[in-house]
Amino acid sequence: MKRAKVAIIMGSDSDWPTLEACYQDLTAWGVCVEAQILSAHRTPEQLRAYVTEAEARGVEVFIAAAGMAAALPGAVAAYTIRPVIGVPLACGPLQGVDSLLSIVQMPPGVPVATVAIGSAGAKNAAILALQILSVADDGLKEALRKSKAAQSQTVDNKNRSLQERIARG
Ligand code: RP5
Repeated sequence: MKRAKVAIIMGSDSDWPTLEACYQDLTAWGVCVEAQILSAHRTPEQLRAYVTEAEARGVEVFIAAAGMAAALPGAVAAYTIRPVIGVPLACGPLQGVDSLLSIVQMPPGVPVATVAIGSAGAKNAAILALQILSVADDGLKEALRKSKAAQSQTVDNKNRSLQERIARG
């Protein structure tokens, strides 16, 4: 069996619809990824055991996603020296503003790389994890360069058709 390089941890099964794209993107890039439901508040012992064991097994990047009083990414960062990417999720009365502030406001010494709220953040978490892994992987570095160039090309094409439409009046 392939060794997982990225672990996605989410606070609840209600988070999976947002995180599934992150999981699929990493898989599509050929990265071995695993996903777990573990909660800082509801299953603190299981969370500690999993993060410690996953780091020992060779997981290189953790993606932690939670909504509301989102302690999960910070708790993961407390248990590992690996980079932790925090994804604030939009749920509850404050729709992610609470989770954004919980995740981004880490005390000095325990960083969590916080991305945008919701599905944009989940997608960017996958790309950021790939960029971190690419530091030690030339093939991945090259693939990321190509992907960025393709993204620019798409915008150039859209701009060209806009200019043509404007010129036609
Ligand atoms: C957080 O509380 C979870 O990450 C989830 O986003 C939110 C609500 O959880 P459920 O009540 O849907 O299980 O801990």
